[in-house]
Amino acid sequence: MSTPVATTCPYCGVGCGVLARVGEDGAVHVAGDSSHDSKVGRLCVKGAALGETVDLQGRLLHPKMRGENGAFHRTSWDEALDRVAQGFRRIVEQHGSDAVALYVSGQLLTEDYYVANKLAKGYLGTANIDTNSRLCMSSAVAGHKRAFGEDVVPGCYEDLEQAELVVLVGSNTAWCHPVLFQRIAQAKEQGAKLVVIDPRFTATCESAHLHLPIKPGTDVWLFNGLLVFLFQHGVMDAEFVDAHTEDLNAALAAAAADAGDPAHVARICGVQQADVLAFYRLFARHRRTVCLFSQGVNQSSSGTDKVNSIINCHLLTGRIGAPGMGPFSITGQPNAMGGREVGGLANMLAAHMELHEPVHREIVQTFWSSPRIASRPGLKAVALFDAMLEGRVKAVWIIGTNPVVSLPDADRAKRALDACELVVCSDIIERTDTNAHAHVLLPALGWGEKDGTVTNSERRISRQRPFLPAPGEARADWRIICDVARRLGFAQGFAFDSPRDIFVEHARLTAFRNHTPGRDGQPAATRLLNLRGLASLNHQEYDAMRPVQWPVHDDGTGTQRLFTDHHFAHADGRARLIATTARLPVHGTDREYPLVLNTGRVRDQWHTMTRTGKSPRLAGHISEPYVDMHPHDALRSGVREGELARVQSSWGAMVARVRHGGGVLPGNVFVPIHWNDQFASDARVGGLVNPVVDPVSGEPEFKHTPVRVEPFPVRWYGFAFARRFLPASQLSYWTLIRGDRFVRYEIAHRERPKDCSAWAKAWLGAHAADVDWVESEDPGTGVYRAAHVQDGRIESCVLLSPGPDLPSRHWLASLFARDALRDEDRIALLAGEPPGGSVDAGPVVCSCFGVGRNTISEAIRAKALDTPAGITAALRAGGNCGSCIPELRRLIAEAHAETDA
Ligand SMILES: Nc1nc2c(c(=O)[nH]1)N[C@H]1C(S)=C(S)[C@@H](COP(=O)(O)OP(=O)(O)OC[C@H]3O[C@@H](n4cnc5c(=O)[nH]c(N)nc54)[C@H](O)[C@@H]3O)O[C@H]1N2
Ligand SMILES: Nc1nc2c(c(=O)[nH]1)N[C@H]1C(S)=C(S)[C@@H](COP(=O)(O)OP(=O)(O)OC[C@H]3O[C@@H](n4cnc5c(=O)[nH]c(N)nc54)[C@H](O)[C@@H]3O)O[C@H]1N2
Ligand code: SF4
Ligand SMILES: [Mo]
Repeated sequence: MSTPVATTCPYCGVGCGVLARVGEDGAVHVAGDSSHDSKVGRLCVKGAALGETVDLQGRLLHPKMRGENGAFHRTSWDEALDRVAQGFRRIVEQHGSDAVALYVSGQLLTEDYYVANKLAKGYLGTANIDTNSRLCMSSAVAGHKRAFGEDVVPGCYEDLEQAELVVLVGSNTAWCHPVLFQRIAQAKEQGAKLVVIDPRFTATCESAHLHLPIKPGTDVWLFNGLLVFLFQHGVMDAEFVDAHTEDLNAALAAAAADAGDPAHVARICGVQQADVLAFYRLFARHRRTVCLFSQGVNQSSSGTDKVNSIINCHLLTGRIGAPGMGPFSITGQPNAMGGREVGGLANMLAAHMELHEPVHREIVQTFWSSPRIASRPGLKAVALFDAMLEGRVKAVWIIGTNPVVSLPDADRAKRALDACELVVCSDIIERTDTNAHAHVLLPALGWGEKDGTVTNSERRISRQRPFLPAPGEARADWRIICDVARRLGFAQGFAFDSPRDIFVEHARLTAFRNHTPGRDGQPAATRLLNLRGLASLNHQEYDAMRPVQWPVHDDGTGTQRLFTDHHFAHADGRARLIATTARLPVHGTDREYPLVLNTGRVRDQWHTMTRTGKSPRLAGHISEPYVDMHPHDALRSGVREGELARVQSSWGAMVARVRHGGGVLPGNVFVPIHWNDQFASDARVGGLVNPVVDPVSGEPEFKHTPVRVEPFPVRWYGFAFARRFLPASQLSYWTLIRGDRFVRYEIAHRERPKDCSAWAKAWLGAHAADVDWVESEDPGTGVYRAAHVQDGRIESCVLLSPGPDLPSRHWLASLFARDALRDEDRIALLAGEPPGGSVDAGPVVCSCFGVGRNTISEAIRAKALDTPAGITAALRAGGNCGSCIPELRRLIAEAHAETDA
């Protein structure tokens, strides 16, 4: 086993420290790093499964170019880079620099991001560089800038432990930031109160004292109402407001106009007035309050106003800049924050300087000694893709993001790419929905191979360090960008030899002339983002760099909290309350589209699944795309749980399995964002999402699209397990997950095959006359089963049935772990039941220890367990990362409800 390398988890913005080691057999072992300052020293299940995602299967290992025949062929780096550089140069020469664009990602390292931004804004001379952070954090960025004068998250994780009240707004923290949620859960054990504001009853709500299932999009009413309530009840820090803020009256007037009466607020938000008041009183009573928010707030056509309506309440009460309090925008991606630092958004410059400020442009251009500097904001993500479709942007370089899945109106995004003269994609995976539209594919280094820094939600800069060799011809993203820049004639600005060189330049820029003289007699503005203490790191120091929170002082120490002196980043040092006028989402429901589509994440998958989709451990929790809806709406829509449904909006359609029990309100449906064309026949929910954006931030309204749900008629259902991928495109419906030594398919089709046996043999590739083929057909139920066995080992098996209620299949996975089937396994295969009457464990709840739902429910009943700790003691479930504890709570409640009934 190699010595452990301390690095950082590449998934969520919590930014947990990881110790990674490589075994003799090449297997990667990861563990939480308790010396890292994210404190807990644990990993959630996604982090813990990282070792299962770093293999080279499916990796893009060589540059590729699309040939005349439309297929990709391998090419040399020289040829690929020349093609990119020549394409960009020609289009800039013919159509101007705004005809080219970069579309990048909050999953890039800060060093990658810095050079991408420098290339676009300082050398190509266009601000047409935007990022998937536009889809993620841009409303928070805009809200911070309006309130504080700079994009700053003032607090730190410790505040969540020191708070008396934690309010989670539009955040499924238990699933999306699990390790931080553990810290909140511990604080709750110690007496903190927890309120969750979310239209869905999520896993996060299992632990809450109060859940407000507000109607989607109504947050501004709720927080405007809170502002008025606090003011009326004298819960105002008048001294703070007078000395350190502006515009209270305008904010109060706007709030009072439509949210002055709690009864009215309750009606609009669709919740009990008593609950609204309970929340307001909790807020009023607890000075140490943190409001943590994420996508239920940001991803809205009033996202920026939602953010400011929350911040307003903190400013009114002076609850900011001290332990245990503050508004807390939790970042999604591992380096969402770092991308903002280097100016990766189309309306920013670099180092928190603004494109529209001439003095900032002058500072940055002087520092870069660059030939030009973009002089006006570039196109934000959705508008950028519109410009491609309209032919205004003709070349795009996509780095580390999968927009054909993740943009709203994603089918339009496809067409936009197809309209471009040149689409370049840098990715680690060869086949993605976006790469399918590229002309050039550039292989990037992935986690474990790449080297640099990321910044987490609490402004903490951590190192990602390599512990694996570069595979194939893959290169670091920063190097690829510099290679292209040199070919464009910009060698002087891109003479970097290492990520350290780039990081130091970035740090120097944050400190460069960081005392801009104020205009019109205003005091000087100082940028809070300042890494001057890191601006002269040598290679060894950079390698050994400890996690540190910016601003970083000369002596290298960081800053836990900002605004402790109540001096804000606006030129006059005062924060702004913002007048926010509540408004409903742009597209409301109607007769044709009566339901609201809400989209979001599941616990064990990451975005478009290119990495987590590789892990068997992560496949067991939720293994199929689904549409979760209230039983009444299902009835009205003519669909049944377990059957397939078509979800349709004005923009597109998809097919998914109907589910209940995900806590959605009547009138709403929830669909996870993860599945795409690589994992299912027709499950890209982005195709349905309306492309409306917030007018200030440009962030899309991902949580609110009017849809209808209708039956997706099929004649038979089934599933299959195989040791290799099967051709599935001829089926009306398919979805796959990867298990340990097998791929599992759920399938359905419009026609039942005339001859199941012949069909199954053909599909599973068991043609040879001498194959060991085990099959049975039940004339009563019409269920057909078959298995293909080779040299005593199962190769594949399939089940076809006229109805959707298929027998449990989880036990079949265990057969693929055997080198030879036992007789009882064969009998079980034919009977369709686990051998020897053993109990089927059911879908995985605890992915760390692979404990299934049936096993847990059975133990709850048999041993009268009534706490998650009891379950952990009995079955280990929940004893590692704790991500499943909310679900354990739910299973306990369900078991007790059954007993009571
Ligand atoms: N497992 C997992 N974790 C992840 C990710 C992942 O892909 N998988 N991705 C990471 C990334 S990039 C991000 S941005 C974060 C996102 O983390 P979250 O924001 O926690 O995740 P989401 O599921 O997108 O949405 C949060 C909640 O907003 C609710 N919501 C919808 N509409 C409204 C509304 O109008 N008001 C309110 N108050 N709530 C509403 C939804 O019901 C949902 O439960 O997760 C990060 N962590
Ligand atoms: N409907 C709906 N859509 C959404 C959201 C939602 O809630 N609802 N949420 C939005 C949000 S918050 C986000 S953050 C986005 C995320 O959406 P995306 O960014 O599109 O999703 P990912 O799967 O993370 O895409 C990352 C891509 O980069 C590749 N990759 C991984 N590591 C590297 C690397 O080191 N270098 C390079 N060059 N490539 C790499 C991966 O293989 C993958 O193809 O989705 C947004 N879209
Ligand atoms: S909470 Fe999980 S996904 Fe997020 S950084 Fe920590 S281990 Fe990674
Ligand atoms: Mo995100």
